[in-house]
Amino acid sequence: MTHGITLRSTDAGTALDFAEGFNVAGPFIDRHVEEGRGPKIAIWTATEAVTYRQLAERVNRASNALLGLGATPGDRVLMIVKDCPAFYYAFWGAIKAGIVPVPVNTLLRASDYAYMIDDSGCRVALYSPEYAAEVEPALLAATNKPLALRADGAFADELAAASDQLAIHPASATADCFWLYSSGSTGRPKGAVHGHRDMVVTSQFYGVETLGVRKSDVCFSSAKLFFAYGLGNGMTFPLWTGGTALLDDRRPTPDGTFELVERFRPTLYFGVPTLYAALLAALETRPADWSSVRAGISAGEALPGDIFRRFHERTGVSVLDGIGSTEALHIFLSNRLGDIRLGASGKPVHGYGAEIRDEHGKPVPPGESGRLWIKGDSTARLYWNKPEKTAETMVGGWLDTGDTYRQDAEGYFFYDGRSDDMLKVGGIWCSPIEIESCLIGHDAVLESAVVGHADKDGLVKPRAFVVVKPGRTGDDALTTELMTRCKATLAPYKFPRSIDYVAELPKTATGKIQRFKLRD
Ligand code: 3UK
Repeated sequence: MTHGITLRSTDAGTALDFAEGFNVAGPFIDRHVEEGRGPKIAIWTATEAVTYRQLAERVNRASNALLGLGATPGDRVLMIVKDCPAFYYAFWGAIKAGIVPVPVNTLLRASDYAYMIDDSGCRVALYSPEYAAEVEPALLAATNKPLALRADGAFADELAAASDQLAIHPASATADCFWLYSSGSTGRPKGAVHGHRDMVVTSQFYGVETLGVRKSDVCFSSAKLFFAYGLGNGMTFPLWTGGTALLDDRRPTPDGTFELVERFRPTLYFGVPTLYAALLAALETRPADWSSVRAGISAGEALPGDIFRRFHERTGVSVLDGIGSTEALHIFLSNRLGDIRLGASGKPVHGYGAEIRDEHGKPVPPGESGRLWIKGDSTARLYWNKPEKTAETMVGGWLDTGDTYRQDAEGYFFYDGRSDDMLKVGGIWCSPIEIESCLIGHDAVLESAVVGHADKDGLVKPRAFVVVKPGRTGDDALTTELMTRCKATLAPYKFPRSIDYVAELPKTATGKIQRFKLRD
């Protein structure tokens, strides 16, 4: 392979070697035209098709526009941009010029953006007009004053006026390339700083070698590009293999998803468990043709086995659960087609080490729960301006995931909740996820979240919050049924002592249930 990367076969699998001066825009953008894929469609949207040649030219225009606006290598460009071709132009235009793009969640509020404008010290802030009502007050409130541009206004004009020729900026495999903000359950978001090699590592080791992504694939991700998961699914995997991405700039809904799946016939579909649950609820009243999809992928939180079974029954699609993180960039433990263990996150992706440790940092014996640490060449170098958080989380080349895991005798990894979501019930670790999976298995239940609730003796017991499916009612009769179901299938101490019916569960913008908000 050219453009500064050599794939070398070793006894342990593929190894990646990076040349001096390596800039990741070479293999992901420039390579395709040189390899004859200029006329191939790189990006589909509902209204537009962008070829690899157009992509390469527009990336050069974006580099020249950013340089022309006074950005210099190393400067940050904050991107509050919806899933659309301009996201690609700005992201890769920055990288090709040695400028560091920082795509952020588009669902945040002005105070979050003001924090990120100051924390990143960005030179340019680029935003889709849809988000102006939150971004513009943030620009006024922030101390840092970046040059602010609307993505399909001033930025589009700059692109049209800029040259489509550009010499790539020499970087290196580990030089700062882009950042992604990672939000914890507490504290301000932390900017995880990723290097030039990181997207190559995830695309090759997870995309190609675990999932089998290839040139003929059309990748469709309901998880948006600003999320590390979506960035891989909807951009770097197709760009690495010369495939095609299908972008949707709308909020993901079952109807919108079915419409695009049937019209564009993607071969890989990427969602989160909540969305698979919503798709399933919609599939009860309407059919949808999923025959083009050779695999579904799920990440972000554990996929209940019951959702896998029902989705497979309805669509014929197997959904592969895998765990990734913003800090690791993408999935590092995964199920595979032909090797699926329901309720498990699977086994390590090639190139990653995984270790389950006790509270003293020692590996636990097989079968026991502990904290999952991982190691791999796609992990963030540090958190920007957060030396203490960096020192806690990134230790000796290992990354603390903050997740509780156990490994069975055959080597499969099972998620036992966030380290801080776990419950001790009667002195025994009890996973909220396990109780939730049992509740979701009942046909009246759409979603549920289980948290610890102190009883009259101050002892923690599981308490469930349940969202019922449309047309169903959460009443005493259902409560009795659900409790009986849990008692019948789970260890006795695990049944929820109370069930509250709610209209919705608190979630992060990326769809993860915020159990901490339900604790009292
Ligand atoms: C949890 C999971 C159980 C886990 C992500 C794929 O979710 C991603 O990144 P985030 O930084 O969150 C990371 C945390 O989310 N989690 C993610 N996937 C699973 N828990 N089973 C799963 N399959 O707590 C993890 O530490 O938002 C997912 C690819 C890239 C990503 N950034």
